Parts: sequence; structure tokens; C-alpha cells
Amino acid sequence: MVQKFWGSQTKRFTRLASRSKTFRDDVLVHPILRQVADREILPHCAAYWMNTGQVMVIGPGQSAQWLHRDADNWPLVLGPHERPVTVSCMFALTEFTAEAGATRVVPGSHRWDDFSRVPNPDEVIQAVMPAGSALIYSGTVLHGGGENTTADLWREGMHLSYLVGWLTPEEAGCLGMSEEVARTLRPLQQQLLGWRCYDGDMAAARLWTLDYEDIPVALDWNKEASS
Ligand SMILES: O=C(O)CCC(=O)C(=O)O
Repeated sequence: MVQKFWGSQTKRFTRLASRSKTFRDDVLVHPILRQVADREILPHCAAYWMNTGQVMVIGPGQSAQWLHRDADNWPLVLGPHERPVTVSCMFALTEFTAEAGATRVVPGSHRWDDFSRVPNPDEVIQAVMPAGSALIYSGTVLHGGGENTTADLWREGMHLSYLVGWLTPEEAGCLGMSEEVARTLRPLQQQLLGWRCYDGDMAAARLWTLDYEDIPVALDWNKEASS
């Protein structure tokens, strides 16, 4: 099932923060994306972290992916009247044309009263955009990869999403990178990648701790740096 969702003619890979300094220094912490996340999901958590950082390359012959909501991962919090928990961004690394499989989107579907409703064909549009552009959308917007009808064009997209810090992300961001690299990062990067604990407002609202401590404390990062 999940293989069908990923696509038989689609190449995907994760661990972008470990593979690319540009990703971790410029993309992961991009001010525009964080402004969107600060406005949409930060009101509902003490901090958010990375949900996904993936490259999705749709090849010739790939059929359209079924429409879905990123928040489908957390069914109990999914619903039009719930508070948003995740925001996503799809970057066009190559030109997103309709023929090459530009992402299909159903604008306004995050406001539907009935999330089981199937969209009419005329409600589905494609995020046609030049390389270098990006589509930012809420986790409750219906969307999916488009069909690639070209003979030889590969549509290269990069997906970054954030999630409220009290939900489990799709990717185990911290396991995708070595501790050696993680300890050199800024606190914000560490927190987005799961190398910091989630410190809520209440004394008892601490998650993702190690030995009851924040991760850098438990791993003695500062001590080692100053010795
Ligand atoms: O490749 C795309 O345009 C969208 C892919 C997607 O939404 C997903 O795999 O979750």
C-alpha cells in the first residue's frame, strides 16, 4: 500500500539535513517558512520540529498519487475545526509543469466540513511553477503528486514540513544525522531536528528528554566543549 503511495516511477530520499549543509543552514531554518509556521502552528505548541525533509523525484510514466492530507498521519487531531498541527512546503527544484507531474492541490479543502468528501475534478488544480518557486500549504489541504506524462523529464521536488512538538513526526530526524554533526548546529537547528527536548509551559510538559534532561545536557556537549 505505502509503496503504491510512494510511486513505482518515483525516486525519494530523506536525511537531507545530514546530506546537505545548505539544507540544514538555509532551508530548514528559512525565515519565510518559519514565519508561516510561527503563525499557523506555534500558537498551539511550545515549539515545533521537522516532520519531513525529503526529495521526491517523479519520473516519466508515474501515475498521479492519490489525494491526501499530510495531517492524515494523526487521525485524532484531523478535522476542519481543529487547530493546525503541521505546515508543508514543496520546493520546485526543476520546473513543475502539468505534464511533468506538478503537485495537484485542492484549494480550500482544509475548510471543508466533511473531510471524507471526494473533490470534483474541477476543484483540483496543479501547482505549476518555475524551478526555485515553492508551494506552502496547511497539513489539512488535499494534495498529491501529479501524473508525469513526459517521455524523459524528471520532476524534482523537495518537501519540508514542520509539526507541533507534541506529536510524533514522520521522519526520525535526529537518527538521520550523526551526533558529531548535530552538536555543531545552532540550538534552533538542533531543536528542529529532534536534538533538543520539548519544553512545554507546564512543569510536567516536558517531552523527548534523556535522563530527564535536555539532550545536549544529558550528552554532556557543553562539558566536553569546555574541557
Ligand atoms: O510529489 C508531490 O508533488 C507530492 C507528494 C506528496 O504529497 C507525498 O508524497 O506525501
